[in-house]
Amino acid sequence: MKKVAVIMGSDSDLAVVSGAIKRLKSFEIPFEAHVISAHRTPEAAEKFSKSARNNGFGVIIAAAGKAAHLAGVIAAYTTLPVIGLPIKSSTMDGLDSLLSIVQMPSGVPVATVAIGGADNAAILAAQILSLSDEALASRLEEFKKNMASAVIEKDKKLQS
Ligand code: RP5
Repeated sequence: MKKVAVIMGSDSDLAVVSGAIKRLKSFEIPFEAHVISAHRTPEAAEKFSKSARNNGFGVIIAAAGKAAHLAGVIAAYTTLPVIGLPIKSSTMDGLDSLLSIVQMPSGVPVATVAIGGADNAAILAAQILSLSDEALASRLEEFKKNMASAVIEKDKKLQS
């Protein structure tokens, strides 16, 4: 199976990003996590992105806060799907990050999840990889069934 790259702009993003890592582990998806900054280590961002496909990655999750250019910069250097994860790390409640990530120019898409949406970033990455992995597709089916059962259970409790 291809690996997922989980890139964060700062180690201060890890508390949120760990939610994505946890979910990837639950789906048994191989991953690598790195701190790479679009602003503080731009050369590392370029090097990582340019070599990501040849290094066995299938999807890149890029998490950043404030003027969050990381996902866009990575997307500029690779044709792999990039999922942007906005982090709430400023006085603007993450809206600055969300807009920085989602508002990409035509030709360079970043699939953006909600502010702090680490879980969905990992699930979306899993869904992309499941296109070429039947076992992973089955685990996703199971995940959906369990989620539905949990909701039905909660509804039953409300009625009792
Ligand atoms: C962004 O700036 C990072 O992704 C982080 O969310 C934010 C603050 O970084 P630190 O100053 O905490 O390292 O680039």
